[in-house]
Amino acid sequence: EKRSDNEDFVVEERRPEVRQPPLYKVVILNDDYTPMEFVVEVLELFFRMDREKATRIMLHVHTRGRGVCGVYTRDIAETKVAQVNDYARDHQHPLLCTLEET
Ligand code: TYC
Repeated sequence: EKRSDNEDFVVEERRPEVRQPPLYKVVILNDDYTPMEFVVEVLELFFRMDREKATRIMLHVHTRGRGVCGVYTRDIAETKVAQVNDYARDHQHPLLCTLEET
């Protein structure tokens, strides 16, 4: 089958398909022993918060039990969780962080 010209064909452009990757919340949990200052330091170090925001989030977690540190793709969220939990353990604090689907 030979096409001599294009007149019988309509070229349809596909709408660009934008597939969003699933996102995950990194959630930090309250406990009775981790010093407030250490939590603030963790939020500054691993979530790039300034001292004001880090303090606000820490106090929220302290009073409400948990709080969202950030929302990331799966790999980044898993890395953040591991970094925080390793760092806390290295400093002998029970602070825990976990990952949650949005
Ligand atoms: N509750 C802790 C205290 O009274 C402070 C704290 C805040 C611990 C937030 C963990 O994710 C946390 N020292």
